[in-house]
Amino acid sequence: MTEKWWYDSVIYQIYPKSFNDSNNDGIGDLRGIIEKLDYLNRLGIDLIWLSPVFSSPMKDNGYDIDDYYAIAEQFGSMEDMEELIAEADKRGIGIMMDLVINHSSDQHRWFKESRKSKNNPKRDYYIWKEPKADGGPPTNWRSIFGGSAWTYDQQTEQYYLHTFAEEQPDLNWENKKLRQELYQMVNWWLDKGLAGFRVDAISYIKKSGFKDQKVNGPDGLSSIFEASANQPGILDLLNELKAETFSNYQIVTVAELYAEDNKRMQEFAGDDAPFDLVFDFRHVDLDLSEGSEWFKARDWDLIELKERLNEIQKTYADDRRAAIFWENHDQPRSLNKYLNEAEINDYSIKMLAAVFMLQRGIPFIYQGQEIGMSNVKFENIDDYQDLATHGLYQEALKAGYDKEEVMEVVWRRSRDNSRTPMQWSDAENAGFSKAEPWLKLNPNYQEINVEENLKDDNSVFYFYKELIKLRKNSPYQEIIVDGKYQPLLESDPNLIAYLREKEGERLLLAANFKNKEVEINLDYQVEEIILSNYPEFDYRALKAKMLDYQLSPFETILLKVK
Ligand code: TEU
Ligand code: CA
Repeated sequence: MTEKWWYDSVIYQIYPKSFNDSNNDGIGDLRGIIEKLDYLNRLGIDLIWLSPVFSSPMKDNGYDIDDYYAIAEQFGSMEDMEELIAEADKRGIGIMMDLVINHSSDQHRWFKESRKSKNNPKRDYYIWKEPKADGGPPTNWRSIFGGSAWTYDQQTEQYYLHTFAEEQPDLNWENKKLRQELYQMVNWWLDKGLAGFRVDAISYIKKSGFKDQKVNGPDGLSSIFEASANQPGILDLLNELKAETFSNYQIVTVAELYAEDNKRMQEFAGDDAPFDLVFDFRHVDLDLSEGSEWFKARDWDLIELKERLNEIQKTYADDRRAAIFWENHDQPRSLNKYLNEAEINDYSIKMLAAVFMLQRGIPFIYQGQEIGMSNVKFENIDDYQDLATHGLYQEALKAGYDKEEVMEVVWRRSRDNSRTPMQWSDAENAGFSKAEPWLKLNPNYQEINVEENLKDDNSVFYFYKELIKLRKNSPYQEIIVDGKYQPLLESDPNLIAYLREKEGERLLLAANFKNKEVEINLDYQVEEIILSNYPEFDYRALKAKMLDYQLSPFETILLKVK
């Protein structure tokens, strides 16, 4: 695989609405991001993945675009966007935008045209179908946000398809003219100097027919994935997208894909594949059940988590790279997913950071992860803003859960867990805004905030900074960025351990995933202790000895071994 400029990149995801509000309207914005570029530069990241800032009615906070050539007023102006690209570039930071082209907003002029009449020139830019004989939706597919994936349009007496919310009608990728309009838009943005794109929900652009699938829940609907995720023929469309756009620029692309088996995932990422990287969700959704009650808690253990992490590493080994992440704007906070709430502390947060950041692949740090932000717990469902959370709430009530049980589900899985305003300080509204934020804060901002982290040399922030430095500017950078990944102790219920190896040099990461002392015995001789989340410990006794050691609760060490 040819060397790529982004191989040693560390990428930071910003959810603009929640990052920093520069004009005190309670909503994060582009100028707010410009104000924080020096903070991000201090962390040491190379690229910013910006969740969508295009013009949008904001039903799904920007993942419903009504004008691909304009910036949402609440986020700022096109000049602000151009200034962000320029100011970031001055600091050696590239901007990746979020390309949402599986669907548009129902307020896009294309859709307004399309729904006017059956013979409108733009009709075929979307997916319209006749009702079934009984007048119902054309198929029994469930939208990812709950309920039918079809909405009836009185004016032309047909249904239109929406994989997500009804305000997000699916674009019809079978229509060549539509595709050409999308490619033209992508190139227009790339000519503004973007470093690349994260490509939203791209698994769903190819539908293989419109037939009912097997019902898999009490709502009598079926999962839309069976008929419209990674379907045969999708690669032709994605390779056309790449040929018409990405391949003509020195950029990096990462696709959000519905994860399947390794071979299928390899078809999407790599030199001769449509994308450079793919987000593979097999490790972040292990706490979800299947079917329409996907939100039901699913038990998992460390061995399963390691299996999934190792599957992902195996999939993208050698000539590809994994996009590695713990969190994003759709996921609850990783601290609450992988740790018991009572065990979230400095040691366990740093343990998760090291396990994540020292894998092979391109790390994506989600805003707030670098200071240990965690899930929120609003007592009232009306305090949640996310339309998927409200869809989930309705689904769970319909499935017979009572309100208390449903709130447990919301607290565990709502996407608003990762969308509470960024916690800059213990000042009013956590320094995010001088106005009432659009979404309530996590009350723990008094203790968990950037200012506190920057004051404490042993903070989570500086631990992430150290991990980034190891990848970017250390004697071990080559091994961490490019070295082979080899799991160890796969069947151990308490420990995560893996080797990183290149040209005979070996690093060993050993992490105690539990809040108790655990023995580690491995036939490697310790040469150097590179990093630990117990700065107070003296490791000299470990040097030149075989690794036979008792790890303290959540103790994590990175060693040079032979
Ligand atoms: O998410 C696509 C996707 O598959 C989501 O259904 C995700 O799995 C779900 O939100 C988890 O609860 C992308 C964006 O990341 C998401 O924010 C958007 O809502 C969605 O597409 C529609 O654009
Ligand atoms: Ca604002």
